[in-house]
Amino acid sequence: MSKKIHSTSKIVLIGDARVGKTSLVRRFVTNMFDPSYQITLGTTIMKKEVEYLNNLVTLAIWDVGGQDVFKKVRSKYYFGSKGALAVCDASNMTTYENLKSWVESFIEVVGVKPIIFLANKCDLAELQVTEEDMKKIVEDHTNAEFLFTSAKNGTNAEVAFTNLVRLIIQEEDVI
Ligand code: G3D
Ligand code: MG
Repeated sequence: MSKKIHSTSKIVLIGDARVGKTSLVRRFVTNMFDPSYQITLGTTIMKKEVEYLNNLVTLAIWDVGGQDVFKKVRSKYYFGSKGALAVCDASNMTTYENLKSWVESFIEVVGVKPIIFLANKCDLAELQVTEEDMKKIVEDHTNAEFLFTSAKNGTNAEVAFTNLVRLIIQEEDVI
């Protein structure tokens, strides 16, 4: 058995307020969904180890507040990120349309990095964001994938994070 390669990666969640960023982190880190969870006012950093092939990656997951008030200081939080989860609410088209500017501001600070686009709340009956929409946004980006997720019932919540780790490691292998 080869020795595990240990590393730490900072990742950030980006996207409008109330799309479910904090809920996804909680689902992934604690496997819980707490419908009364508070809006993130500042930044929460959660850590979790993820294994991929012979890599053991400690993810430092930065969950930045989505409120407009924080626009000015947000770029500080992006600094040093190896990748991002760009989250919209699949039942709200506006949050999908806003992903573009979220990703632009992320790339402005850290350059082109792996991004997983997430259409969250896929448990809801009335979805506005389609698979075609998600394909379209992924096509416009290098090293990006998409998933439909639900922090509520757990659909693809873990996969979102582990796929991002895979993209980050694959990118580092290429360099
Ligand atoms: P944010 O961190 O992006 O601001 P939150 O979003 O995680 O705080 O979630 C915002 C609201 O959406 C919360 O509702 C939360 O319970 C709900 N939510 C998050 N993920 C899902 C999901 O996958 N499905 C459904 N149906 N709801 C979700 P409340 O009303 O509790 O504040
Ligand atoms: Mg939040």
